[in-house]
Amino acid sequence: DPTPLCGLFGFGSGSGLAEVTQESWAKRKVAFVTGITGQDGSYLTELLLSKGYTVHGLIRRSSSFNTSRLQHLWRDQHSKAPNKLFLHYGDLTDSANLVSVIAKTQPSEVYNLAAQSHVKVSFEMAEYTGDVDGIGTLRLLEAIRTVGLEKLTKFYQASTSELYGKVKSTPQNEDTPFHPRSPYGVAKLYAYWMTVNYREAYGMFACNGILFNHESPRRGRTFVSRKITRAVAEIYLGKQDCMWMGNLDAKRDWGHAKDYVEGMWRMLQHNQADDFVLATGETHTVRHLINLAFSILSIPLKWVGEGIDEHAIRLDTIPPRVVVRIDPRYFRPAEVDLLLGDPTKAENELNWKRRWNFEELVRDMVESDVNSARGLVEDHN
Ligand code: NDP
Ligand code: GDR
Repeated sequence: DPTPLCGLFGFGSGSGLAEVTQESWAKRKVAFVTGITGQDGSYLTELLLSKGYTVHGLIRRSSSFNTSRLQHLWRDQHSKAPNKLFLHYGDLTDSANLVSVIAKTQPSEVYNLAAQSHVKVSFEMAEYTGDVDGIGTLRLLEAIRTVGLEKLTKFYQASTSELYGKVKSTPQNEDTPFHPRSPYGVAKLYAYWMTVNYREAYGMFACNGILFNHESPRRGRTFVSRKITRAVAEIYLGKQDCMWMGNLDAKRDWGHAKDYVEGMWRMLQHNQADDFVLATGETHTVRHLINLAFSILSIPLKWVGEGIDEHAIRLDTIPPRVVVRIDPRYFRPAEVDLLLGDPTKAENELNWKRRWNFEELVRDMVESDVNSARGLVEDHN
């Protein structure tokens, strides 16, 4: 059925736009990405530009430079060269701004990747995390509806394996019950259900991608994988002695961000809106990740001690040196002990297949961090 465009911005029937269908709207290939300056935002933007999309991104005003992950994609707006990437100031806490940017950009696809995404920080900034990650998602969904695009524009919500929290069964799939363990997880649970609710209440093409941990050389430096690979690179080059870590027993299902942004896009190209898990189907401890990162640089480790006295010693120096120690400051008030995802539904219905395995991921990150520690490449985050 033709879907009339109506709402605040005045595309009522008779405007000539009344015959627009979701199919013809999708052909415009205009994406709006919140969180575009983050790890996933930068890879997704690369993917969308390579597929011929025009990409509009939401960026926050900051006193420091926050677009370094996009630098290689950016063209000066005054240059004559064709430009398909546009950035708009805004924030998920500012409803009027979201309505105005959606009205101005008229996207065919919206990817909501913006979030206060650090689980440990969410315990210290619980209200703010709820406002951005939970209510912020509602504000964006409402902005799409206010502009009258809810039957045309497809919506992707960055949901997370943190929803499973205290896991009820393993491996986790789309039917596993949720039990979040942090203000971040609880805020994302609200956003998850809001996305489902807008699908059911307004017929919106709204999908949750329940993504397990995914990393890359562009991962923020305070997440465990990047903290480890940077520290290993610095220790290797003699620029740092030791890294201080939290819970080494936590198990995560770690994949490569490049594979996961492909899955996000596939969800919005599917013939119906649905929720999908993206994961590798493998789990590893933090300790294993540390061992692997050191072994890539041929540094043999020996673990000694227990609890907060546990530490790792590198054996290739005389005398052997302590390179990993425990600092309780990095423990969380409530921990997610084990995550292991089952991506069968995405593999079968979206034909999604990851290309990177765990060792290739860690190698990519270690090599990139060694190159940036040597000053051979710029570190973009
Ligand atoms: P990052 O932390 O790298 O990026 C977060 C992005 O959100 C940044 O662009 C940040 O802007 C922006 N942002 C933060 N607060 C606001 C706000 N109030 N208004 C507007 N923008 C804001 O996250 P990732 O790229 O790793 O993750 C992308 C999304 O996927 C997040 O929602 C995350 O919670 C979720 N997720 C991530 C997983 C992962 O393993 N990476 C797994 C599952 C879900 P700025 O650069 O200015 O700080
Ligand atoms: P996570 O990622 O909480 O799973 O959330 P993070 O890398 O922060 O932690 C993974 C596990 O490592 C343990 N850990 C440490 N973590 C950090 N950050 N620093 C340390 O020093 C450290 N030592 C041990 C943690 O306790 C935890 O168990 C990420 C984010 O990207 C979320 O936004 C996303 O939703 C989930 O992944 C899926």
